[in-house]
Amino acid sequence: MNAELTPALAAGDLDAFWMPFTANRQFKANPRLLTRAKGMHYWTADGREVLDAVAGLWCVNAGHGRPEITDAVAKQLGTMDYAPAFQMGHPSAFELANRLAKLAPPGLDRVFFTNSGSESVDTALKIAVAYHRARGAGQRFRFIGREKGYHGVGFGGMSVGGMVNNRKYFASSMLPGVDHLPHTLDIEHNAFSRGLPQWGAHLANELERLVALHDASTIAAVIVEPIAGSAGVVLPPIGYLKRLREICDKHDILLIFDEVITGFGRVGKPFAGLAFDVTPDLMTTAKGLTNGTVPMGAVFAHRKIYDAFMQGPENAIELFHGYTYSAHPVSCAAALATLDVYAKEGLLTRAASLASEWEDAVHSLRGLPHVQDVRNYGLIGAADLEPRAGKPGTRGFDVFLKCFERGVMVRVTGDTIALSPPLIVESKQIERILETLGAVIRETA
Ligand code: PXG
Repeated sequence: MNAELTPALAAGDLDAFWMPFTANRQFKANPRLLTRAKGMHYWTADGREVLDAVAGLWCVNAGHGRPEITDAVAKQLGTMDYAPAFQMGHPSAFELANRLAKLAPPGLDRVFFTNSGSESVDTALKIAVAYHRARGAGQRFRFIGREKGYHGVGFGGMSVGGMVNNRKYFASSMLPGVDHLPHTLDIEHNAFSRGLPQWGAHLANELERLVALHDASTIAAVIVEPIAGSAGVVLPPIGYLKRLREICDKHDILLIFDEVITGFGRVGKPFAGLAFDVTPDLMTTAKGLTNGTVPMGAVFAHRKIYDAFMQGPENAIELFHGYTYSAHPVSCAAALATLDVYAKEGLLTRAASLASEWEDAVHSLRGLPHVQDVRNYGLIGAADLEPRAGKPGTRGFDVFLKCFERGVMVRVTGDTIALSPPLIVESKQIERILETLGAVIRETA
């Protein structure tokens, strides 16, 4: 272990911070500390340059250290550090909501601000239930999530989520009445698909089965990620999301798209709902909203949902929900500046123009040892490695570590390597990412 990690930090100083979603003991025995970031790169505490192939954690879509955003944040802090969020307002919150509404899928022009993806999800679930109640259908309390889904770590989000480790430790504390659709990852039919898989639209019909089981009158909403990220990139088969939309419409069930990862340009359009031409009733976002600079999330609601709440006496609070930091002025300033950067550089559609180059690059991993599947869409890529017998996850983690040592940061979940570079990525950097990953996979037994 290094005697001294940074000028301010000795090795023993790592104990107090209980790190999230991290093997704390393993990390603290051999820490990976990042101290600086600019453009497509991080720098480690010992001065090594690392190419960022995951946009931080799927959030730094315009690349690191954008002066436009930094300046806007500094200026806002100097002008008004905080403003109360309840029964008071500040202009940039309204400006931001208006700007976001213009980018959103048709009709989703009402925006509720949160501070993270998890809060966005729990907010959307609460809005869904309260919406039905406002329309006299208070018995609609069930949510339908999906296996392999990730919707953050709140009690609502973990309940509708479908990743076993995020659920089993908390199994006693799940929301009641939640059921799950089957996931759509099928390597037997779809291995090495380029873009959306052909096979599997019929998996959406499982929703009809759940409706038949529970009765539509008890179901408030279906929540899915258009493309699942955390579980290792699970793509929707062609026609699948449209079918979900049709079944929801037929039964008056709300459809929630969790676009925390797919939002803000990752799939070549501002949102996946636009890319796939399927409009949800509610859409959850965070991450790319502020380019990862300061925490912020946003829930987009269809106007019909907002309008359903706008009844009763005018002095009545319509939705008993919100956060101290909803529409925080600093977050709003960061988000507005981020949207300017996205617009000026065409970043919300840049992934579409890079998609075929990216697809070819990612599929260069096909045929390498242990590679069982390769998937891609927009500027998202993933490769499944065959798990080592009796030691799942170790091969993936070794690949992640070796890539990091060679100056490329990828993301690992289990034995799946996920890629999602900042949307400013250049061809040379795409080559470098896949060359490094390919070489490491070749050398990893
Ligand atoms: N929904 C989705 C679809 C997400 O991907 C969240 C909600 C929760 O967001 P917050 O801001 O509360 O973390 C996420 C978060 C990974 C990875 O490795 C993905 C996320 C977070 C951390 C790691 O894939 N997504």
